[in-house]
Amino acid sequence: MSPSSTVSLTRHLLEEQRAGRINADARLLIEVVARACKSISIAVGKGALGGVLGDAGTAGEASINIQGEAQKKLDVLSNEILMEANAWGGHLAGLASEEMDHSQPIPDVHPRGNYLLLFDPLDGSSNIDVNISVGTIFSVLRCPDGVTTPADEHYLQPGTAQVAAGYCTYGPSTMLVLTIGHGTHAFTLDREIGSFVLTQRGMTIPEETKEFAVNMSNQRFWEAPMQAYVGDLLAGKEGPRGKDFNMRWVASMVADVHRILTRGGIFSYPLDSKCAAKGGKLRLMYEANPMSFLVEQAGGAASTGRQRMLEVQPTGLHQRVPVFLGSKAEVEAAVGYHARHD
Ligand code: AHM
Ligand code: MG
Repeated sequence: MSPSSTVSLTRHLLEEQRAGRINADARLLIEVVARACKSISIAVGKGALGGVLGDAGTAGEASINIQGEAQKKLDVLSNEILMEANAWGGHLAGLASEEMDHSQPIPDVHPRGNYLLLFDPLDGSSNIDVNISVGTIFSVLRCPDGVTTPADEHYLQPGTAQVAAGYCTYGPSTMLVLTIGHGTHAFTLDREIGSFVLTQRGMTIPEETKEFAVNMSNQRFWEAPMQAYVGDLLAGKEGPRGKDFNMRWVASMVADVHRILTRGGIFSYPLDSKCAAKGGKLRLMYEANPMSFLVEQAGGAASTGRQRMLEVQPTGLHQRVPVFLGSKAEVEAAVGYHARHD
């Protein structure tokens, strides 16, 4: 790519601001998040050499987060990087993380802005120690008018209220995929220069697909509509769907969604009897909503199986939901199985 044709994240966001699609505060907030992602990318890239692999905690005692999951050292480090980078920027009123029990207002010593930032600092934790892609997912909401010290309840806004959402994938290359509600765009980190460069403007998910992503080992725990849906996918050309489907599952949502944004497909983490009591496996505020915003902005669809994801009214910061997202016609097909069985 020649320098004249290069569009950095900074230039892209400035152009969006001049077009009236984003204000200066939201633009600068995204820049701070992107900068934090660069630091996380460096830590992830060092791997064993950085002493960052393995579980967090001391003297054989695992560190457990609010989700009841053992934290990895990189989960904790990534959370600290995002917290530290965003605390003093002046664009935020508060932050909430998948790794923290409660949201945190920006401390009084720093200027406060009008936005709320939610993030999953390092998604796909089970892949950290085996050198497979992991990522950061984030979502930006407005702080409700008149609220200066936001509490958890102020974050409980449906996905349609998101101002921006994105993820950064730490794979063979580091990529930031972003939406501010005007398309979904991908930026690749130029490691020598240290800046994100626009490499795909207006990502578009093909409407039809022949590829699905689900953890098949949970099949026996699924609900009847999911059993029927995947059963028909597996029946191939001879079955009611009339085509052979392929399957991929990285077990890092960021990597699986990135593949779908790039070449289509459907991703699902459905309800199963193991996670039914919690409402699902994936988190609405940190995973499902930002990914659904990105997918819809790329022409795809996202649903719980029974409702458009972005219209779910959150009831808790760490709420979990079933997830179906990706190619529009395929998500509609999966939703159809739920409608017929209910
Ligand atoms: P995490 O945020 O603790 O990493 O958990 C979320 C991850 C997703 O990235 C991924 O889609 C899913 O959990 C994988 O689940 P499984 O281990 O059942 O394959
Ligand atoms: Mg996650």
